Amino acid sequence: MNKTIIVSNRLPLQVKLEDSKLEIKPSIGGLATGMKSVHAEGNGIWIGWSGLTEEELTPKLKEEIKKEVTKEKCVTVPLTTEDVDNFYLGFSNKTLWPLFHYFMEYTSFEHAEWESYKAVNQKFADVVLENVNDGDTVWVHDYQLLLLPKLIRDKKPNISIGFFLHIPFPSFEIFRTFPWREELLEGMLGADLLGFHTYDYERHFLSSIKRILRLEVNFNNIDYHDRTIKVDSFPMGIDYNKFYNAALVNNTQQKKERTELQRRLDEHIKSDSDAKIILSIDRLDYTKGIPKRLRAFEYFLTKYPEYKEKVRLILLAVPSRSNVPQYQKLKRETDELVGRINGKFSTVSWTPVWYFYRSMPFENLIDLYTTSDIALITPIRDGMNLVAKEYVATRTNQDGVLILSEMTGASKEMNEALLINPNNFDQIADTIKQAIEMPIEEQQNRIKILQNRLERYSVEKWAEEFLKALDSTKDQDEIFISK
Ligand code: GDG
Repeated sequence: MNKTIIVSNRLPLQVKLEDSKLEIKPSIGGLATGMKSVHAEGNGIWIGWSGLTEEELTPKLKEEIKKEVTKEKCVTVPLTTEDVDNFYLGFSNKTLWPLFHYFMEYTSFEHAEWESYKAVNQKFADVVLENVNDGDTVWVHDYQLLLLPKLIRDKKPNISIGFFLHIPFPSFEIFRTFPWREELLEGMLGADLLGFHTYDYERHFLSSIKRILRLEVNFNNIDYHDRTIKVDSFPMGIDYNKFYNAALVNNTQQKKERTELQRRLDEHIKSDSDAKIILSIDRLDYTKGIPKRLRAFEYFLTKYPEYKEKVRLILLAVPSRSNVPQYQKLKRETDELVGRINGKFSTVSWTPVWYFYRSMPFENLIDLYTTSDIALITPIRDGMNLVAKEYVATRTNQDGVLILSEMTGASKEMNEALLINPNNFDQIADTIKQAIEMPIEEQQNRIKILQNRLERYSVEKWAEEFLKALDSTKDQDEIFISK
């Protein structure tokens, strides 16, 4: 029986070592949810790194992990501490991540890290090759594994391979600065189908293919050796029903069953029912524009002082890649800005910014989404941004306003949000005011349209459409061969 193999840097499991004891839990991310049905089907497997390095594991622990992850139909790729330093924290997060998000000044090009990136992609390929059979489908995910499609294709030319990039593909002018640009593109071209969140990323990719590899591109097909490679956009959705239903439960929950956070939020609402809550949630990443968002909020309070004590910004920043220096700098900058704003504007009864630097359990995330009047999501660059979609999905009364950066992939399909340029503080301040004053009917009209779209194009649908398109490339190849 043919199977689908999903490959991503991390498995959809959280594997932790607590006092030399293993703790394995399913992860709750969007990708894991979206792939759940694909992964559950037949004898499909998921290949990725467990999150623990070889040095952290004894032979006994390795055996135990293997046994546990096999139950979840997962297979691990062994990575050493050096791999994690050079391939993951190094090349993936100090080269590809900033470059693809247009942060040239943060991008380093280290030859040793490139070598490690190649070697680790080969380690992933080895595990895939041990598990793949003719007739199987392999779906590779994201920027850590750009070379993998070719490494698999070279050894198994008849396998159907799909690749999806979760971050932006930058314009040719940015991508051309990358020292190993030909090799990276050739790596990606091992796939039969290459998927991006938006048409713009697809267009940028095709432009690099034409100008760097000098290949013929017909509409969105690339003729390459004896194959036709298809390139298309598949905007990733969310598990709409999960968020909508969780919000419904939250809204009807008895007071005593409420979470501690929800009780605090209730108290806030009771203390001043006019005061609006503005919500901001992201991983603490420089692409998300957190310092600019804080400065824009500070500017809003200065430009429209009548809103002092009438708004509160809840800032949830989830710790991320904290061993990379730029992320440590960002943490300091965020702490200082929150301190400055609160120091400058607070009164005895009001603190303008509630700041959480941690990850929250799902039910608290729902508390925040359902209680907030406005979501302020202002990344400088973001492949898609699922938080924007999740906020909309939880608005079961269709009230609420989404302010969204036009630099996110999500903005391309969320025109009914209030779209802003994250660098334009005047526009952001005016838009916050517009959101606070927006009549309920207008809020509902906008949210309703957004919800309908999100419900139709859920994450399951996204996975289904991608795999259907990948499957149809097989027919194309058959026609090509029979010609
Ligand atoms: C990359 C791309 C693209 C956040 N805080 C908590 C928490 N979350 C969950 C959210 C959401 C997810 O994390 C974040 O997804 P995003 O899409 O916003 O951002 P990235 O992590 O940067 O993801 C991005 C995505 O891949 C998918 O292709 O959209 O552009 O950068 O689902 O709900 N979940 C819990 N507690 C938290 O504190 N439980």
